[in-house]
Amino acid sequence: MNTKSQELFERARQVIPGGVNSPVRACKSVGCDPLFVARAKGSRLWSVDGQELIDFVMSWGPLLLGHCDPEVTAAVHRAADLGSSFGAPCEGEVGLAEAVRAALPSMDMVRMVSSGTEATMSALRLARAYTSRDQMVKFHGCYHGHADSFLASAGSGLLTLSIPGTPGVPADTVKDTLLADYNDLTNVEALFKEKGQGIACVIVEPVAGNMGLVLPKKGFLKGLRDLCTQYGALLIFDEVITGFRLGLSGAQGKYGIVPDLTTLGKIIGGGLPVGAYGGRREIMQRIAPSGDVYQAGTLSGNPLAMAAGIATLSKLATLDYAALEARTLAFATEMKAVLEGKGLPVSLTHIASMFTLFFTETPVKDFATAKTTNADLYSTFYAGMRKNGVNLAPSAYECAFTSFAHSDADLDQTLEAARKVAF
Ligand code: KE4
Repeated sequence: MNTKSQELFERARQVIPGGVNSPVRACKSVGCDPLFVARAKGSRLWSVDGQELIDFVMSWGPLLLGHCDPEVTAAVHRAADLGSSFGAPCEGEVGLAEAVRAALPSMDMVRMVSSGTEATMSALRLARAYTSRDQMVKFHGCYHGHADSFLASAGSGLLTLSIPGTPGVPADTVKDTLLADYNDLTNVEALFKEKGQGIACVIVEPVAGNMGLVLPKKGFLKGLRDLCTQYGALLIFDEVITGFRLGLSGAQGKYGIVPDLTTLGKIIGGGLPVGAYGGRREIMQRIAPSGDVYQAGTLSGNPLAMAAGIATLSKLATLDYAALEARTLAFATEMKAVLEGKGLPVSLTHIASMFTLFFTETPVKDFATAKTTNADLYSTFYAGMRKNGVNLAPSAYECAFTSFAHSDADLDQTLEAARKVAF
């Protein structure tokens, strides 16, 4: 007898590519069919078949307050009663932009868009216009959304040559995308020595969350800052994950580095579609209509999304990030011990309220070492935990997220679920 989730997935696959609206949700890499979710509240979600699960995906990062936070939900309800979209400026856009700037002073001006992808593609266009240069440096294993220029993989021969990472991206589009290894400054120095006057920007996840969690080595971010300053390139911090996750001042506050541009998403929308990019006034003023660099969006600054974002950031400002960080570290450390107790190789990376358990003995410091994780073991872990009522990311190369809604009882129950997984 098929479950309702299976029936929905079968229907979905008839009308939606792969049955999902974003590939990772299909759970292909962990060999399962996706669970269709009926509702969620706090730290938990319920499948359409009524299975209750403690959630550590949390919509891939936005829900630092937990699902269906009362204040956020009430703010969205109030906004919905006033109109869903105006196609004209509204007060919420000003409020959220001011709240972002108050937390991230490097973002002296902010433009709202509707996704992280829009934020990074716009920031890249702006950096190219502002510097009158075309080349961009990005890092293996870092993900900045699905705009063509970012979908590059290592080309033949040199690590730095790019070829399209997917069909549909013309080779010409990624010829200006230069690739380097995360945490390897010598790579980047060599690129700047060779191509420095052609490089518009370096874009980096200051804490990488898309190859699993990888932390910046001491000096890496400062080195990028110094090289960009030396060669007149812009440093773009892609803080779509880390913004308001690592603390109110994100990775730039934690590491004390001032980027020229920052991209945001996820948490600033509180679960509704919001992205943003921003930086120094002299750079941002180049964006239309104040400047000549075009960027637009029908639903940019949507009033419901702005209301969710303002409510989220307002509430986060009252909460104890350090306490959540300590609880998350203790939990992830205990989870590592449970898995090691089963004779498994485990390497843990943790920061703030996010972590990744890699099934490898190798300390993970870049994409190459992240790929030493045993994906089969992860798939077994994922499936066992889901059966035991815990929702983990359906990929070995993502992060687990806790939230202010995860109770100690939730974390204890999750550890108990892990103890029961048979490998
Ligand atoms: P979106 O276009 O998905 O809102 O944001 C793209 C993006 C940009 N920058 C960083 C650092 C990101 O992590 C993302 C998106 N993150 C993935 C998960 N790690 C989204 C999940 C998905 O693609 O379904």
